[in-house]
Amino acid sequence: MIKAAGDGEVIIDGRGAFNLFNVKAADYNYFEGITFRNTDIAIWAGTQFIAGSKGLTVKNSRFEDVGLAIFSNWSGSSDFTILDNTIIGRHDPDKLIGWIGEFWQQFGGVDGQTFPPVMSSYTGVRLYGTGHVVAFNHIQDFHDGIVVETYGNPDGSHAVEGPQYPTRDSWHLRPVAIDFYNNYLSNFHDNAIEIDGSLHNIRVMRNMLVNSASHPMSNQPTGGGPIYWIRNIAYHAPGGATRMTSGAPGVLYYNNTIFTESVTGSSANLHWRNNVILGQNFAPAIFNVTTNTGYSSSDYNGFRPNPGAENSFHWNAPAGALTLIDGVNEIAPRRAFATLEEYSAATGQDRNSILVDYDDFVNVPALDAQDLTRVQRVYDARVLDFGLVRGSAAIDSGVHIPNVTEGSSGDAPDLGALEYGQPLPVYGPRTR
Ligand SMILES: [Ca+2]
Ligand SMILES: [Ca+2]
Repeated sequence: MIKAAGDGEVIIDGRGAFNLFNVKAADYNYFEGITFRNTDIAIWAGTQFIAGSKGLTVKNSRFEDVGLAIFSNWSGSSDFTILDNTIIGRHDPDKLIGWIGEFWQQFGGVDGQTFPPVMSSYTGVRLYGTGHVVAFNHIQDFHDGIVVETYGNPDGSHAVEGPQYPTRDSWHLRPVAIDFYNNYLSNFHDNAIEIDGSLHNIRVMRNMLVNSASHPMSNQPTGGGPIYWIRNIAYHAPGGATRMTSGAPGVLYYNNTIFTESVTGSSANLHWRNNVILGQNFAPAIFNVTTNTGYSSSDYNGFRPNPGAENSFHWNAPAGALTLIDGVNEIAPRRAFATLEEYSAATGQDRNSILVDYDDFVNVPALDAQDLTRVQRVYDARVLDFGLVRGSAAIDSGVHIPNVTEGSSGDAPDLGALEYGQPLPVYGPRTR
């Protein structure tokens, strides 16, 4: 255990050293109240296929000027507890920029910026394995915020040669039962949260996801699910809300409040309920779903179609219970609709969904991803108010979801992350 005594700040300064603490092959280490700074990897807790750590705890600490704060890509890692930390990367805190693509390329040379931007801080918390909790942290100015390592198929399986699912002797190495909740995540070249490569019971709940140049919610891809995205708020994501690739199966979006377009590239067994989705003019359509399973579903959501969009809803899915497999069958038939009514009548999806607008929220300015003079701004979510206004159509328009909407007030659950009249969640470190 390394714990501050409480009689002053404890600073461990790496003076540019590559790594401060190496806890690989050392279990149940505990850090509390420490400031770590000026190093590439502050706490190194695992290396792929070689060695790693179990039961690592890091609480109430501060990381600054680091490339990676807490890092393991060893599948045998388990039971990390990462709570109430402030983790600050090296990237420009005042300018959002993406790391790839023509859109962000045009900012190269503007105000002294380079493109692609230098990746001097990779990830705040990056881990692999089983049973981790990462909660109440404030993380900003990295390439990605909180990430489940993805280096290919889970150990014990192989995509081509098989077995397609890890054999039982590898079950303890599976990326399962991982919780990311109540974190405040801001200013990323890529993703706020990336669960890519995860298998089962990944719960991403009540996070504030603000200023992600690419997608704040990445599933690239999932390995079966369920992956739960519940009551997260996403604001200023000019590359869109969520990444779904390679047929990402088993992803559930419940009660999220999302202020950018949702486009799912390739998914399966995908279900949306009680979300509000308003656009940032990243793409014309507000809701564009491509899914390989006829039983993917969406209902009881609130949408704000972008003004002037020719088609605001796309639902590309096989008929009935049919399942397509990427690269094997033909892709799902393409269907696009101008209005919520036409979309729900034709597909049977979102029959109980409604239209909402920015004035349904207490204080949320609409952003424009095409406005090059403002798209690089970094917003402070703490001066905004994502709550619903009195009388909003989103109040009581949701459906009860067991273990998600208990305790909602009024006649029914509200749409979005914040039930009207109820206390705000804490995002980031709890005050002591
Ligand atoms: Ca990423
Ligand atoms: Ca309600």
